[in-house]
Amino acid sequence: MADIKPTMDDDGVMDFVADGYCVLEGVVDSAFNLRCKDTEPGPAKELVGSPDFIREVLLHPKVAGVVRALLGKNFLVPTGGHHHLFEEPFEGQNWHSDGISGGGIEIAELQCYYYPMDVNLEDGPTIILPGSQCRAVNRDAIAHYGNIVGQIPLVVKAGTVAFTRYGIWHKAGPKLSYNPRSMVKFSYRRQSPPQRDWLIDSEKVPEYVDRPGLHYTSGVESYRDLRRRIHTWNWLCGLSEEESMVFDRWRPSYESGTRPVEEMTI
Ligand SMILES: O=C(O)CCC(=O)C(=O)O
Repeated sequence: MADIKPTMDDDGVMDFVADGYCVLEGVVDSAFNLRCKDTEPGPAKELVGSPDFIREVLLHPKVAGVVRALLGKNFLVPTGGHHHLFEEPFEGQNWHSDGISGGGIEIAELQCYYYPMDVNLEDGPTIILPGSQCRAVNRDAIAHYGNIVGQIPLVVKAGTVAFTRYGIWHKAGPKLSYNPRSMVKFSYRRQSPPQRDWLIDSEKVPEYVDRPGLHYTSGVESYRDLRRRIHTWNWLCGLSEEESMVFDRWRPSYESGTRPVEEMTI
């Protein structure tokens, strides 16, 4: 049984709740990065499912430590992935989020990007939009957006792993060079009910400490972000919906109904 120790503390988890991503720079061994060099583009079941990939990447103590903190005990380890390889210059992808992601406040899945080679700005880095993870959107609509203030190009060293909420908006950026740009994408999923069992100093659950608003949000959207962050934090700490509502001063539970109709007589 793999003994995985969580590596994040309250502060790191609160940051992740707001940003929807975190990055471990150059964490995978350079000899292993080099071995991934000749991987074909497309489905990467063989690579990601191989014992070496499991040891060097998926269950690397620092990589798995982040996953353990955010997805709890006995999380599901990916058995496949996808290799996003771009070689020729191209204009880049449109903004998108994957699958039918983007709805809930729960963190049940982490989508990860592993870069076996250095990625410079001219190589078409993945561009992510921090804080966009909970915006359920029409993909056709966001495909028209250009640069967004606050977007982050993942210009990284070989061996970097980025962890994202499944719903985060992302795209491969414009590629100007002929350097191969390689990214292996895979996802871990939660099995255990949430509880605050990452690195903690005291048993008392701290209230969510808000992070700065996002550059691209108005006041109204910032207030929605704050409420989502509070509920995601409380959910991760194992609070029930009712307990979490105590911290949501914008939507007191008496407004949305607290008495079952079958208990009432008229
Ligand atoms: O290669 C990248 O940087 C992003 C690719 C991607 O997310 C996709 O094709 O869905």
